[in-house]
Amino acid sequence: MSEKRCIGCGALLQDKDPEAVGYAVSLEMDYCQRCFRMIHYDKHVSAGVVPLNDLEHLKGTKGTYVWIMDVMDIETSLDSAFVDFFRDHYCFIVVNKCDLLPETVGESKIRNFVLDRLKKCRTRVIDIILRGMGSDFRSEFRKKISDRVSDDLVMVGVANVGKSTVINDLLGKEVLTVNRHPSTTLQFNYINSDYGRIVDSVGLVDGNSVQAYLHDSDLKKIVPNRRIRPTIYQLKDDQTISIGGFARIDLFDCRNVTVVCYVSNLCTVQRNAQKNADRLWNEHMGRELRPVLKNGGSFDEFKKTDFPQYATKRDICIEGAGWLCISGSYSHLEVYSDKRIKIRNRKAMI
Ligand SMILES: Nc1nc2c(ncn2[C@@H]2O[C@H](COP(=O)(O)OP(=O)(O)OP(=O)(O)O)[C@@H](O)[C@H]2O)c(=O)[nH]1
Ligand SMILES: [Mg+2]
Repeated sequence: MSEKRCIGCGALLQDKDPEAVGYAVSLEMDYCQRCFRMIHYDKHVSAGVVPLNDLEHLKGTKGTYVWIMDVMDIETSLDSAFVDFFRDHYCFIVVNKCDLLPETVGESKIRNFVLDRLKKCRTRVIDIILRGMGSDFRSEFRKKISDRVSDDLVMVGVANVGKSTVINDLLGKEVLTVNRHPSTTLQFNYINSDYGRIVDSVGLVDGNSVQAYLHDSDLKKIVPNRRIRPTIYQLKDDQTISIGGFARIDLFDCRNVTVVCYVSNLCTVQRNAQKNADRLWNEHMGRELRPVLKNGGSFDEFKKTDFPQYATKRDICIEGAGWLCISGSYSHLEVYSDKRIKIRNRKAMI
């Protein structure tokens, strides 16, 4: 086998087996066929590799770590094996995809929220940079990170947070393969740059994200590629909010409740009176209520998660799909979703 690696995903190139990872028609190529198709035809091809779910591979990697998080899904990063890892290792943080947040959201709000959460996790964070908001990312990155290190910059994080995108941005050109499907990068990928050597890495997959269970066309509706316009509902009495055909939030005894939905605008969000919710869900699921999960069961098979009322504003986070910010007075709320999808509840971010 050659020692040459695909520039896009880091896989060792081979010209023997078209079905195996790293296949290229000729070893003269810089990209494997899978990357070529993703880059030029936006056609996702599963690599058929087992998703990475631990950090064994990082143990032998030396360098300065940059832990990249998706602002739309901070909770997944903060609930991952990286938290333990970064209790023992120093890191910089890049909070990515901030361009998706409404323009009215201030930089300091997001920064303080993430810093507060990281402090509670007792991780060793040197500094934090927001990407896609206000300040110029490249110059801030250079000022804060690259001038302070002399070794490799190792970019790590959960799958799909935008590690390869961030590196392309630093390089000023599209070198690495980027795709809305998780697990695009397959191996450590070493790139020489003005910042020194940058290492792209394989994303960690936890299997609890909506994104892992959608058809390709539906993934486009859930992974937002433009700024989110939050939808806002004022609720009275017993009400239901449906998120696509994969999650439903029932709120009881609402008095002046406001729900702000931070989910992709291509995903349907519907509000109904609670008494009609079951009937409407069954009638609308997969039609008005879209997208639905691949192999997703019926509503009766959904798992229920109960939350009590909180005195302060709370976010209900649906892994891989965003969150709903809830304020006002209600007696309790119930969230229904497929048992594979993780539902979390946190102090409001915005
Ligand atoms: N709006 C927005 N989308 C982004 C940003 N960064 C990445 N994306 C999108 O997020 C998806 C994943 O990006 P990648 O760069 O492939 O993510 P990754 O972390 O390298 O993913 P893996 O290699 O699968 O672990 C793609 O659809 C990107 O276009 C960003 O800053 N803003
Ligand atoms: Mg990648």
